[in-house]
Formats: sequence, C-alpha cells, structure tokens
Amino acid sequence: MSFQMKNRPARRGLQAAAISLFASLATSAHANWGGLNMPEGVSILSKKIYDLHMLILWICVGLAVVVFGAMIYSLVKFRKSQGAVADKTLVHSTKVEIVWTVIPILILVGMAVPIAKTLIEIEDMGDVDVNIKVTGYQWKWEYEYLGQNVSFFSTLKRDSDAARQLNSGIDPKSVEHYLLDVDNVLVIPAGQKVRFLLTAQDVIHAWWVPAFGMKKDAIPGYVNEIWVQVDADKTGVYRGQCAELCGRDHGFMPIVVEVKSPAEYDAWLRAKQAEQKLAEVAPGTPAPVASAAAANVTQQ
Ligand SMILES: [Cu+2]
Repeated sequence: MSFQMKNRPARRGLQAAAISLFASLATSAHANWGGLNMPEGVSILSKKIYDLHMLILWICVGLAVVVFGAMIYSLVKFRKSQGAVADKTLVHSTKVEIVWTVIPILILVGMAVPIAKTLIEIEDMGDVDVNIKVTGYQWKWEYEYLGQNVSFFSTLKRDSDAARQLNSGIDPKSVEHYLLDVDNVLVIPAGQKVRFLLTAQDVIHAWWVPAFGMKKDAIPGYVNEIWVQVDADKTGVYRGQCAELCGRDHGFMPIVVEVKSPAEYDAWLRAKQAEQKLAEVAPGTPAPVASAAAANVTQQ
C-alpha cells in the first residue's frame, strides 16, 4: 500500500512527460507530413506511379484496420480474466481454410492488375520525340542528342567542387545548390516524350531525377531505357544524382535537367548545334567513339 502511495506522484509525472513528448512529436512531425510521402513528381509516369502507390497504400491501410481490429477486439473481449474458455473442438475447418486462402488471392490479383498496367506503360518506348544517350563516367555524365549532332559532358560545378576540397575554407552553405549543380545542364522539351538510353563507360552508375519518377542503372556494355514526359506547364530546373555507389566521387556527379517549352528547346538545340559545329576541328574528321556507339544504338 505504502509502495503504491509512494509511486503515484512519480507515475503521474511520467504520464505527464509522455503526454508532452507525444504532443511535441505530433506538432513537430506535423510540419513534415508532406515529406513523409512519396513525391508526386512532374512527369506522366511519376504521377501514375504516385497514384499506384497511393492506391496500394490505402488497400494496405484497409487490410490493417480489418486484421488488427479483429485481433485487438478478440484480445480484449475474450481474455481469461473475463472468463473466456478456449474452444478445443475447432481443430480443422475446410470452409475457413478456403475462405482465408481465396480472399488474399483475390486481393493480390486485384492489386496485380493496376501494377501490371503501370509497368507496361513504363516500358512503352513507342512514339518517342527525343532520344538522348546518357553515359556515366567516374565521375560525370555525358549527354548525346541522337541524330542531332549535339553531345557534351556534365560535371560538378566549379564552386561546389572548390568548396568540397579538404580544408578549402569555403562554407558549403555559401554555395548555391551545393553539390547539386553542374557546368552543362541537360535540356529537354516539356510535353514531349524523351527516351533516355543509359549506359556507362567504366563502372555501374544510376541516373536518377526524383521529380521524373524514374531511376535506372547505367551499366557498361549494356543499354537501359527509360522515358520521361514532363507536363507542358512544368518547365523549370530539376535536380538528381547518381544513385549507384560508383567509387570515390560518387557523391559529386549530380544531374541537372532544365525543362524548356518546345520552342525554347528548339532554339537551344539549334544554338548548341551551331556552337558544336564551330568547335569541330576540320570537316571530314572521323566521328568520335561515342557517336559511333550511338549510331549502333539507333540502328537496333
Ligand atoms: Cu555514382
């Protein structure tokens, strides 16, 4: 008795602490609720993947409510202290076995239908407007606009690179888009289907721009495909990173994609073509190795 009396205030203190902890967790987490979920993205596929994710999430939530609800109800209602006695007669029921086998099968098949539909759309490389070959290197990306005579390397921007050096004395916070900026930005048109052919020259890299909902490995000697169609009204700059640990400077090969309106994209492409033509050493120079490889890809 005296023990209980002594501990009552301590217990109350603990309860109060727990309540205030939960309250502060709830309010601090409230600000970041949006960050907990998958981003919706700006491309056709990213939205389809997001919708699929939400559909499956809510199916799982519904199942959890039913299953845990039945479990918790049974635990509380039929506990020993309430006089519940175990039923020793029900050792097998074919009817119950069939029901709890068939229902999960139906749920899984029901989920597989929209999943398969989205997977087929992800793999649909038909009616492509722009083809870009992406080659991963330790530690940069090369972009080649197939059939357009435009290709360039994209490397970490110099100010980020200077700040990241050991004892550089430069505060990374003073660098805009630290480690997420490049010298040459990849430009694609909004509202058009862009196919990326991903490969690598040395080790495995992965090309990932979260807002596009797509990520795939860039593997030496192998060409992977993804397609991206950004909504016509979602022009802007989108950033990503190499997503496959590829060596010492893996964290220093960002991806920056500028989505322009088709007219602005055409103007940019023409300017780039003119610039690269001027840079050519002499007419009749053999095509660089990268272009020859790309020609093989387009022939496939
Ligand atoms: Cu990497």
